[in-house]
Amino acid sequence: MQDGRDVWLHELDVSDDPATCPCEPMDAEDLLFLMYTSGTTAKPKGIVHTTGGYLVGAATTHHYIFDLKAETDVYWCAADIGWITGHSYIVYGPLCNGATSVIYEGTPDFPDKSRWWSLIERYGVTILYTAPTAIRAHMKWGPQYAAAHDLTSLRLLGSVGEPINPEAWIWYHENIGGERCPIVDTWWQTETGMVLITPLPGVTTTKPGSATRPFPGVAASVVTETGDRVETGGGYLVLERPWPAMTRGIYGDDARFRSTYWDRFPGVYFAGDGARIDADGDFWLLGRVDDVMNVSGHRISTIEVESALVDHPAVAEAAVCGRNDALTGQAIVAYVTLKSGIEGSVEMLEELRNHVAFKIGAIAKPANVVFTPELPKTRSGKIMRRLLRDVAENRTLGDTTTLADPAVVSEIAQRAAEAPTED
Ligand code: 7RM
Repeated sequence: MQDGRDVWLHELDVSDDPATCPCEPMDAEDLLFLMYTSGTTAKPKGIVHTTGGYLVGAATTHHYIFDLKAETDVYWCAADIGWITGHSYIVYGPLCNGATSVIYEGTPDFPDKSRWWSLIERYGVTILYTAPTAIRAHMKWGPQYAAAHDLTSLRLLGSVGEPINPEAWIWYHENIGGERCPIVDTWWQTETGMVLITPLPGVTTTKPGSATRPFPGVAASVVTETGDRVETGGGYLVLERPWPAMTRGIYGDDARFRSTYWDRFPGVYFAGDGARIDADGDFWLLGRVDDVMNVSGHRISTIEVESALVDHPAVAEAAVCGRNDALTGQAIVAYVTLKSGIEGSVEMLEELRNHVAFKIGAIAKPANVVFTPELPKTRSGKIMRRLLRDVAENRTLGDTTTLADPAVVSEIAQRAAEAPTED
């Protein structure tokens, strides 16, 4: 307590202050906030969101996608509040909709690994929204923590931030949702402000790993290299019409805004993600297009190989990147975290390479497998592949300031240096 600066609240006379705080009218296009993107590229972009459209987008999607019944639901979005997911779906959407929310600050394993499940039991949480990376952490620890709690209040589950691999989807569905809760796999970005591709509970038939359909009114398409629309098959994800919560630009850098999102395909917004539309018209997100590897002329997405690795019963998490290779153009390097109690070995390495070959094809076999206790991730759980590429190519490491735990990278570099190389 410092004299002249600090005061005790109970000593402060606030009896004359009004008990209400009137709303401040704003213009629809007044700046609401700037969100600096997670920094998987070198220089962060200040993504601009304004007031009217953003709130319409956040509130509407929160209402329909989570089928919110404000009078009875207890809603919990377990994201970091500093991430766009925290802004749209912890703060603005739920507040606009008068939701009863759980807001939690802390790690899922303190004081023990039951933390989330005891909170759900205690508050009767009905809707849980989280990220695949968190689900895989719980998978790694094992289902016994969730099993020891009454989770029957849950009626709807959500996923966000990266493609949810079918293995994690099924684990979430069975062990958390008791096989009775629909899962909404929601695709969107900092720039979009609101969810754009998602199932609607009770309306859409879900498939493990697919974000299914554009939200009503959203004109999402997949196009070829030359911008032609793909009806069924893979390509680049674009948005052909505006939507309420779309970013109004990059703060102070209009040229970069235009070149990043609008120049690649004239007249449409380019999201930077690859996607595939299946025979039913459902969308499958394939990750950032910069993360596509090229092995002997075959285009392989990092997500595909990661999903094949995580499909192996011993694997908790995997991150994959390409490194330069004189023979094949690029070679695949896999960083693998094994489930609690399982040790990496040369036999395991061979088994994993063969598993990928079995699931995808021999061309996708990782040339190197590095066993590591953790993967380098941002606070929102996104793997920083740029750093993994640096490690794989023995370059000086790039900026690590947005990493949740910077020590992880040097540990991985150490292990990568010791790992045997195949082929
Ligand atoms: C909400 C958020 C955006 C990037 C985006 C995608 C990836 C997000 C999903 C997904 C597949 C999903 N904002 N992404 N959600 N990929 N399925 N359901 O994550 O700005 O931090 O990241 O995240 O690559 O472009 S973000």
